[in-house]
Amino acid sequence: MASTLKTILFFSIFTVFFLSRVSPKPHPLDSLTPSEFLLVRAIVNQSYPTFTHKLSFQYVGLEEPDKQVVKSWLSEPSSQPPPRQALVILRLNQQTRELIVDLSIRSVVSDKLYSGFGYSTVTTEDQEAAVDLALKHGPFLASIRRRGINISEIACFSQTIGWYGQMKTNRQLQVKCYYLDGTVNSYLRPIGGITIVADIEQMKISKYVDRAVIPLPKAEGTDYRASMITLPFGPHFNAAPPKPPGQTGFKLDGNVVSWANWKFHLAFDARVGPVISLASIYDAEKKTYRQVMYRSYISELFVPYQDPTEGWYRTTIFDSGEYGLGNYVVPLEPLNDCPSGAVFVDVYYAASDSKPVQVPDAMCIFERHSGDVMWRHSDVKREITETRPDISIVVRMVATAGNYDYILDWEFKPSGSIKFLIGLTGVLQVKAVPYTNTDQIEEEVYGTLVAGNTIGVSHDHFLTYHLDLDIDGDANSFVKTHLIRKRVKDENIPRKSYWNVEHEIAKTESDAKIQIGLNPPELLVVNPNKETKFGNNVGYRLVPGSTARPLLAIDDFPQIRAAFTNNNVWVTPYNKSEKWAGGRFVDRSRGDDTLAVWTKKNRRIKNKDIVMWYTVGFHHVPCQEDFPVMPTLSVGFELKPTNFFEYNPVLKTVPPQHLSWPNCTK
Ligand SMILES: *[C@@H]1O[C@H](CO)[C@@H](O)[C@H](O)[C@H]1NC(C)=O
Ligand SMILES: *[C@@H]1O[C@H](CO)[C@@H](O)[C@H](O)[C@H]1NC(C)=O
Ligand SMILES: *[C@@H]1O[C@H](CO)[C@@H](O)[C@H](O)[C@H]1NC(C)=O
Ligand SMILES: [Cu+2]
Repeated sequence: MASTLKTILFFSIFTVFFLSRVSPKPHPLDSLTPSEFLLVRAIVNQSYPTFTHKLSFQYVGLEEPDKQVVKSWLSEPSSQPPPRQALVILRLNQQTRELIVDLSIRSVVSDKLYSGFGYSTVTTEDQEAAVDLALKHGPFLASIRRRGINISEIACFSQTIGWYGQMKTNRQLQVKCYYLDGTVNSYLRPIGGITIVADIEQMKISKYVDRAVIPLPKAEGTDYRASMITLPFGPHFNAAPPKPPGQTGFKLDGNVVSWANWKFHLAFDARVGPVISLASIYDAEKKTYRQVMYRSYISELFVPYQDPTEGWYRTTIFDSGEYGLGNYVVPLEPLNDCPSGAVFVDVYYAASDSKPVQVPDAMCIFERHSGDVMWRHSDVKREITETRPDISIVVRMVATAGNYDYILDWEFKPSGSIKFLIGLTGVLQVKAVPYTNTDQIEEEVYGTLVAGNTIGVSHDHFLTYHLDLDIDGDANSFVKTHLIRKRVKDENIPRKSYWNVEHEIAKTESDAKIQIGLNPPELLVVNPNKETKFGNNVGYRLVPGSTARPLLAIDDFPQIRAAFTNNNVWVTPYNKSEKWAGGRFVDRSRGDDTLAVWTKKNRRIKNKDIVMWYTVGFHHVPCQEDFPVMPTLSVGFELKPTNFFEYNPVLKTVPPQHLSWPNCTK
C-alpha cells in the first residue's frame, strides 16, 4: 500500500538524523508490494522462461503464514517475521499450475499441476481476447451490417459462462455487445438477439447465433454526467463543513490502523478486495487489547440472473472467483466517495505478466460522525442528561464490477460492534426487447421494463463473508440461543405464556448450518474457556441483515456451484486452505470444492479454532428508479459484543469537545 511506501520514503530521507525512528516493520499479513510482484515474476521466469513457454499469471497474492506463526510473531514483534511467500496461479502452456514462491529464499517451494475441474480468475487479457475474437468474427460483422449500425460505436464485454453439466469444459467466455452512438453509458443499449461464445484457449469463436433483430434501446436518458444534466435539478446540498486540521482521529502505522479502542490490520487482495485482520479492542478494565477477529473478507459474490433464455441463461456470475473482486477496484474521489478527513491508500495487484498495477486512492479510512446517538439517558426529573454521539471508523473500497458498483465498508464502533455494509449502485444489466409499454408484453420477460425497449433483468446478489473470529483466543464455540415459547406453570399467575432462551452449543459442522427465518436463534461465537466476572462466556453475536436465500432449484447447475449460499450461516474448523467459499477454481467449476462440500465431513467445531461464514443475500427486482444509474441500495450486518465486556464499554467515554459547529443553529 502506498501509505507504507510513502512512509518508508519519508523515514529513509530522515534516517540519518533520526536513527531511533525506523520505518514501520513489514507485517506478516501485508499485501504483496510492487517489488514483491516483480520478484515473483523473476523467480517464476527462472523456472518457466517466457520465451519458451506461454505463460500468464492468473492470480498472485500473499500466501498467508500459518496462524500460529503470525500469533507468535505478534507476541514478540522483535523476532524474525515469518518468510514472505506468494501464492501464484499460472496458466502455463494451456495448463493450470499452483505455485508457492518463497520470496525470502527466492525460489519456488511448491509447484503443482491442477487437474481438477474449473479455472482460476480470468485476466484482463483473457477478457480482451474474447472481445477481439468477436469483433473480428465475420458473421458478427454481418449481423452488425444487418442491423444497419456503425461498428466503431460498439462496445463489447466478456462474461464467464458457468457450467451446465457438460463433460468437457474449455476456457470460454461469452461476449455481450452494446451500442454507444450518442451515449457514454456502455451498458444500456444492448444489441439483442445475438449469442457469442469465445474459446480463449483455442482462440476461436465456439458458438455464434444471431436469432433476431431487436430494436435498440434509445440513447436518450442514459447519461449520468453532471455536465450533461440540466441544472438546477433536485435538492441542493451544502458542502459538508471541512474538518479542522489534524482531525483524522486515527493512526496508521504501516498497515495497522489504531483508532479509539480499536486496532486492526488492513490489506488488499486481487481476489477478495479488502482484508481486515487481527482486529482487537482495548478493554479499559483489563488494560489490554483483546482479540476479536483474526481475518475477514468477502470470500465470494454470486450474482445469478433470472432469465433462462438462450442469450441469458449463462449469466450467473461469481465475481470473486471468476474475476477477482480486488481486480475491480477503482480510485475513490475525495469528498464524494469518502468524507473530509479521509486518508486514502493505494493498492497494487499483479497484471497477467505479474507486473504490479497501481490503483491510487483505492481504499479510504475515515472517522464517521453519523449524527446518531451512541447512548444517552435523561433522569426522571430531567436534571441529568448524558448523551454521547456515535462516532466510528470506516474502511471503504469500491468495486466496479462492469456495470455494477459495490461500495464495501467495514465499520468499527467504540462499543465493540463491527458493521459490514454493502452499497449497491451503478448500472443494471439490461436486455433489449421490442416493447415500449408494459401493456404490449404478453410473454415472460424476466424483469422490469425500466425504459423503452429495455428490461432490467431480475437477479440476486449473495455476498459470502469469511469471518474468522477468535474471541479472546483461538478456541471458540458456536452457540445458538433459541427463543422458546413456554407455558406458565403456576396456576396463580394469570399470564399464560412467555419466552425464554435455551443455549445449544454446536458440536459439529452440521449443527451450524443455519437458515435464518422468523424469530431466528441468536447466533454467537463464544470462548468457552473465558468467563466474565459473573460467569457468562465471553462472545460476539452475529446480527444478520438481509437474509434472502437462493430461489434457484438446489439441483440447478449454477446453484450446485453456489451451494455455499444454501445456508445463511456455516461454521467450519479453521483450515488455511479453505479460504474461498466457491472453491479455488471457480470459472466453469462444478461445485466440488465449495463450503457446502467441505462441511460434509461434519468436522468437530466445539471449543476449536473456528470460522463463521455469513451470506448477505438479496433479490433484486429492478425498478425505473434504477435507470440509468441506480441510487445506492444498502444492506449489511453486524458483529456485536455479547457478554464480552463486564459492562457498557463506552460508559466512560467523555463527550467530544465541540470546538465549533459551523452549521449548527441553536
Ligand atoms: C525471463 O528470463 C529470460 C532468460 O532466462 C529473459 O531473457 C527474459 O527477459 C525474462 N523475462 C522476464 C519477463 O523476466
Ligand atoms: C461511425 O462512427 C465513427 C466513430 O464514431 C465515425 O467517425 C463515423 O463517421 C461513423 N460512420 C458512419 C457511417 O456513421
Ligand atoms: C483443509 O482443506 C483442504 C481443502 O479443502 C482439504 O483438502 C483438507 O483435507 C482440509 N484439512 C482438514 C484437516 O480438514
Ligand atoms: Cu442488483
